[in-house]
Amino acid sequence: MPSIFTKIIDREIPADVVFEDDTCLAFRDITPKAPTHILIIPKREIMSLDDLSDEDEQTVGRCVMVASKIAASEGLTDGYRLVVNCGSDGGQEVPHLHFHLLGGRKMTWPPG
Ligand code: DGP
Repeated sequence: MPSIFTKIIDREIPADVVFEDDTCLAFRDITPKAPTHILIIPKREIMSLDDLSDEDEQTVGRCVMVASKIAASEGLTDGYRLVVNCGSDGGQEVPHLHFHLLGGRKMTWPPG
């Protein structure tokens, strides 16, 4: 079943989109955990890291490249964090692969 992110890709629900190409969409998280919190998602419906196949390699690579470019365009010169939650132990709530780009504050380690 399509997740809420598919509805954002299809523009059925609104989002603050910061980047789009044929492969990826990036938009601001609705409940930001940092001054900059952007989600980068593949347009392809991949549920999680556990569902990747070899043919997804370029798609995932493109998402990471896009995250890096957005970090630069957002002015995150002091660093940032790129996070993928996977499955229930990983804290994944939306079943569509997404990369959290978090920045604009000092991150702590380890994550909770
Ligand atoms: P995760 O826990 O890794 O599955 O993160 C899902 C993130 O998605 C969470 O930080 C909140 C965000 N989110 C959920 N629904 C929406 C939505 O409708 N719009 C936007 N922009 N973000 C959403």
